Amino acid sequence: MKPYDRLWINAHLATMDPAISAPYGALKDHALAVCEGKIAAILPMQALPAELPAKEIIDVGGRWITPGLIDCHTHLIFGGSRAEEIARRWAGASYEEIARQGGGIMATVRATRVLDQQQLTLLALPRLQTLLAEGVTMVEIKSGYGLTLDDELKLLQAARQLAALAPVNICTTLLAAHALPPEYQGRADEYVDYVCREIIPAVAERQLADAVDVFCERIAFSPEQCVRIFQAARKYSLPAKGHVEQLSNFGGGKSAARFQPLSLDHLEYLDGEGVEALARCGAVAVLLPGPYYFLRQQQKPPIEALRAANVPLAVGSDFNPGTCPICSLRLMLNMACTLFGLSAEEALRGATRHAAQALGLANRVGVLAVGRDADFLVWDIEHPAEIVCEFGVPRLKQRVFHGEITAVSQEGYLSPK
Ligand code: DI6
Ligand code: FE
Repeated sequence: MKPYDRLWINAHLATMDPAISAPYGALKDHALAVCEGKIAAILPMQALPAELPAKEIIDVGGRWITPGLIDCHTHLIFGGSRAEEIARRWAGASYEEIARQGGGIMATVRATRVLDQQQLTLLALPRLQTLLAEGVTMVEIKSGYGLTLDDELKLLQAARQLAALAPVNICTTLLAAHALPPEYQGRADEYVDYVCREIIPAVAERQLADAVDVFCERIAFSPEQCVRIFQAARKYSLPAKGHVEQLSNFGGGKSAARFQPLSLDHLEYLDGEGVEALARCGAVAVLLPGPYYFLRQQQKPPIEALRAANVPLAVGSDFNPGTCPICSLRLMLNMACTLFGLSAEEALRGATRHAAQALGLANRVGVLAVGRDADFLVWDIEHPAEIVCEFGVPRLKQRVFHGEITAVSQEGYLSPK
């Protein structure tokens, strides 16, 4: 038999695999083998032969291994800072007020349009590295701060370029329907035409996006306009995603559900009918506690109803310069528990298996199982809940991407426990 490339032994695996009934899909005292970047075997320690069939053996000494974390919703690429506007919000101005005065998303659009692709990539790289350092192995990145064909292409190309600079999978999402650019003031339908007739076809032709997203809100686009965007995306087989019911109950959830979206995101104001529509269409509900916290919102997403309807719950960071300038998925997992009432296991599932599903990649990543990408993390913890509970202390001992060890904690991996 061909030897494995690497074999991790004496591990507890939080597989997150629903086929394993224990909480976290846990398998205690197991070994995990990798071959050609894929998980090749998962075996109980007692079942290992005396002669270990691997080129390299890593004894993790009873530590935990989880799937790599997946951030399924970010706006990682942008220019400028909105700190001053945020300080005004803290002094009483509302997000919608500032948006109407040309601030908000438009302020970032101005600061992004003046930068070239290279500059945008270099600005985004430390943000990406911050996520990687806490255990993220897959990141979704949205455009949406360009709002012209060339500027949206530039953002998506910068996102693709990032994938070549760091050991991480990157999924890209076209969010040209993020805000109405000033050139189209009072002509929102014409802008939507432009997105449908020019931006979506050009992005599809260059294969620069894996999905198409919209911001369906009073300060952005109507449900009808979003439907037109999704229809155009469907012509190119680009799956739908949606920022819906974040700031008001606006009907975006129900409209988007007609397009078999991969995910519907935010959902604070989703009503009962919206929950039913979401459950029927099979989309993942992506919860974003970061902007909820940062905007000091009061209305929580209908978690109980979503659970009762068996809607898969994911958790994303929504990292962006206006409503969540906090570059930490792990803090968001903590907030999903403290603010939205998720269990620690639901939160971790929300950044692994369900996040993979929100990106249409559930058959490749998100659980530890034979045949999946060997993207996983070794943690110095007593229990997987610690990943969600404890914050700030570096418990991540090793980060593995496609079977290669890409980071080791500073004090050295495998110091005796
Ligand atoms: N909802 C959000 O929370 C972000 N985008 C969106 O559609 C906010 C983006 C920003 O304020 O720059
Ligand atoms: Fe967002």
